[in-house]
Amino acid sequence: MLKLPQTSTDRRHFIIVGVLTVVGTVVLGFFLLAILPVKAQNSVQAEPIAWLFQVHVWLIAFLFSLVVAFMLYSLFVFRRRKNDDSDGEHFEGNTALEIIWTVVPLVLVVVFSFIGIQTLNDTTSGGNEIQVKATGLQWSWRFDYPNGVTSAEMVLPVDKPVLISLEAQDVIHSFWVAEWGPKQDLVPGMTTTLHITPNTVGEYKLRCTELCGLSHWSMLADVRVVPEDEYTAWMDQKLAEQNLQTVSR
Ligand SMILES: [Cu+2]
Repeated sequence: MLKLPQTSTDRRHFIIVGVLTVVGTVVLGFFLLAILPVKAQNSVQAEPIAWLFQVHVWLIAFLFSLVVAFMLYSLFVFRRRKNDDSDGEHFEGNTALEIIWTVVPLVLVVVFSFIGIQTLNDTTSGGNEIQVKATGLQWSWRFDYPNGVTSAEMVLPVDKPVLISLEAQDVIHSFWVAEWGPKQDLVPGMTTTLHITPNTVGEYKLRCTELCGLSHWSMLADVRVVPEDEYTAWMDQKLAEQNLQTVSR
């Protein structure tokens, strides 16, 4: 039976490894957050995703540090000394330790599944939304608005919830504006949806993120998030252009 720390030397080992684990967690956690794109970005939906990602990063940093600190410390402190040919102490298990490392991960997984459901719910629901239909085809995008306006670029007003219905004309594509966070597949024969509330004015790129053939790499579209008056003006201009085309035909 493995002894839990009893003597003061045993306790010292655990305290040192505990401190190393905490230091490792902090250093690795901040390092990963600095190099990974985990900040909330340019949509309301990006915020819960970024938060969940950051919680994961801290958990990953802790678990990595816990394992590595115990391993490296043991390798170094309990290494074989010169002329020591004796066998290591025999032990057959530790019930308390086994219960801990079964129950703690179980609780973590259950808690994370609830946070995951909540995040999925936050990022895939909405109401009172502007509707846009986005069609993906080899290898371009088309956007149709309910008033009949059709465009090769997607223009949206800032801070307004949008429901994008996605349809594929040929093969599977995937809709992703990296700065917004969520991504959704387009599947021929069905309509999928993406709820998004862009909250930062700017110019973005929509990319197809499902390998869909030879020119998949060039399947891009311009996306502009603009103040509401600019959106209305763009819409009016588009409508006027399209009506003119209809008249001249
Ligand atoms: Cu594609």
